[in-house]
Amino acid sequence: MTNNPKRYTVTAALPYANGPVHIGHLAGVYLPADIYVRYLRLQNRDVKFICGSDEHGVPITIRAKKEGITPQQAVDKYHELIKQSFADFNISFDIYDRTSSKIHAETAAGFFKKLYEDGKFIEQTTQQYYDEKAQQFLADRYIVGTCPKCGNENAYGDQCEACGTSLNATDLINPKSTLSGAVPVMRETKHWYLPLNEYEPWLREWIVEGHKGDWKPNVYGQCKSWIDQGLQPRAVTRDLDWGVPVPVEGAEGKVLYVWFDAPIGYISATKALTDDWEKYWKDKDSKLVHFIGKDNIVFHCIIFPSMLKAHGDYILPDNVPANEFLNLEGDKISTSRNWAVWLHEYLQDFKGKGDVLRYVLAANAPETKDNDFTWKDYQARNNNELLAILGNFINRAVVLTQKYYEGAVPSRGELTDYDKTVLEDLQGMPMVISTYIERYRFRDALAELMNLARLGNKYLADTEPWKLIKTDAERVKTIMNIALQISGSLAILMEPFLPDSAAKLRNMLSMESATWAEAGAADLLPAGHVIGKPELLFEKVEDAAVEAQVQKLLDTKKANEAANAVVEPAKENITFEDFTKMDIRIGTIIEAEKVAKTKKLLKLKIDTGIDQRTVVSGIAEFFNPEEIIGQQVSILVNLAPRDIKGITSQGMILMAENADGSLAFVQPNKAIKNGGTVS
Ligand code: B3M
Ligand code: ZN
Repeated sequence: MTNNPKRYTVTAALPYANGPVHIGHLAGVYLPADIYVRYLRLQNRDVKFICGSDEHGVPITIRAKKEGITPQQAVDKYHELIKQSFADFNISFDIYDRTSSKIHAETAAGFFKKLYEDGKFIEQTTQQYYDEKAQQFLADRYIVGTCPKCGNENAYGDQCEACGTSLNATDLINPKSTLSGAVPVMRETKHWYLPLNEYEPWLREWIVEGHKGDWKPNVYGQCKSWIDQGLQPRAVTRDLDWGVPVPVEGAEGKVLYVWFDAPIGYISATKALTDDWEKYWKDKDSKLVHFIGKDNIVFHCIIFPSMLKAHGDYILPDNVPANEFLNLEGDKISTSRNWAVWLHEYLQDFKGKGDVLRYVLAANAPETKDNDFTWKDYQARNNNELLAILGNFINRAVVLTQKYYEGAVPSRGELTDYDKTVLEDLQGMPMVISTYIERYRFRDALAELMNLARLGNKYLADTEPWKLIKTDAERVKTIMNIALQISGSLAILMEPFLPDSAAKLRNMLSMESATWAEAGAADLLPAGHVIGKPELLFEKVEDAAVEAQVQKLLDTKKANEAANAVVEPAKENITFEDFTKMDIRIGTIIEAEKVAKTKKLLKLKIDTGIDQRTVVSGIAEFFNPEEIIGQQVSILVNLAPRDIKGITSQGMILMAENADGSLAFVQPNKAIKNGGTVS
């Protein structure tokens, strides 16, 4: 593909509508795609940015079952939530559609029908895994087992997420139903297969020969290794009741495999967007780019292209810039363990700071290897980069212009060598940044953008206009003019990365929206142009804000540990006589205070009905002394007295311990007269 296609079709993987989206989604797929598209739009290129919810497949039905709702209710709920999160982070899709739409069902069914009629499928009746308990065939995530390639014990029936390999359920070692835990039996069923083996020579030529060097090494390497190992026919239908019905006779009760219909979702969403959709999918002067995560590579590079090739009318992806994964505080992001920063929650805690997260995730994007998100890094990047470099530079430029010239851009006088170098660097910057963006190297592009802000900052620090104003006011005009040209270019060049802040800055500089081609110009803001009032672009992120986030994660970790905690095995049997030796009574706490110089101990006075006695109890971490007075407890009254921190403790309060170590009283469920026995 030339570097000058007529138009761009940019897709971002359709997230399953089975849960909210988190920072891993944003960093891996949607943010890089959005940066790319915003950049193309600033170049006045013709681009359509396509996405939507993936609403079919086992991930949806599993979620619905877990929540006790129907699959339709589940996708309705999560589609809205996901769509809103993307909008809140300014992910600028031209359409965010959904695969449960009518247009999609028709498009996907039509696609299947064409391949069917053209004889592109193999129809095969084979033995497939069946769960007798659940009375269901076990496709995809309904079955797990050991991956024959890498040994991962939790590989799904269609893919191992650990090594990325696509699998058939019958490849799994020790398969197990995720519906009932049962070991499945074999049962006959008919399905349609796409014979990927027949596409192997073509895939080799197209990818292995054709995209060496221009596809990212992680993407290219995976594809090459699969092709080298040999491809197998792949079933594109399933025995399920949620999905697009297979549109041929004799296929009752069968639906399209979700990975057959979902990528067609890109096409149906484009159809829903514009009557001109065919240009974006069928004209070879259109450049198709799929942004995805690394677990989706096989589907976008091998299976979907083979489908498109089999169909015959469609263009193929020019590039598939898949990212690696983002971890969170050193641990794999996981929905089931709630180990994530959810986008909708982030915006509740950090109102108006969508750009900050965009910045941190782009600066630390997992482009070439898995990366780690930490709250410490978040804070440091905000405070030391956005605020101290970009924000500080802009603020100085705007404040000084207001102060010295009432906001009117001063004209430049004679230029020093330093001025000339700075203007040259400024002029070269748009090209440097766009070269990185066109190569899908968004981190490098962002680093260069920040270098431009650094250049501006350094220029002002070196020339010190705030001192010079007293001795050489003419020179200051030149300096401020140059600082303002840099500011104007920043407003354009930062838009793909930081759209909210860019809009704010344009507003501050009273700039009309400008194109990429105008950035870098020495007279972007002509002398005499009047700028607006200064506003702060970024705010400091305080320690308390990130500490609260870290605490939230620690709480999650604790809750997970508690949920997974193993219950202690039962002790050895005792006789009834052994038990009756213990004299347990109900008593009431009548006094409570902390034992001085200890963390855990409370000194309690208990009315046991027999007497009023002192008991020292290690419960101070869980109870406030004032709040427990008056509560009834169970107390072992015939335990031999013990000296604890110089206090004689007469007996022991019975406590129940939770998995996380927290304690609760063992209390009667209605009031009992003090001294009542427990047996
Ligand atoms: N829904 C997988 C995922 O969310 C899948 C992507 C479809 S893209 C056509 O990881
Ligand atoms: Zn594997």
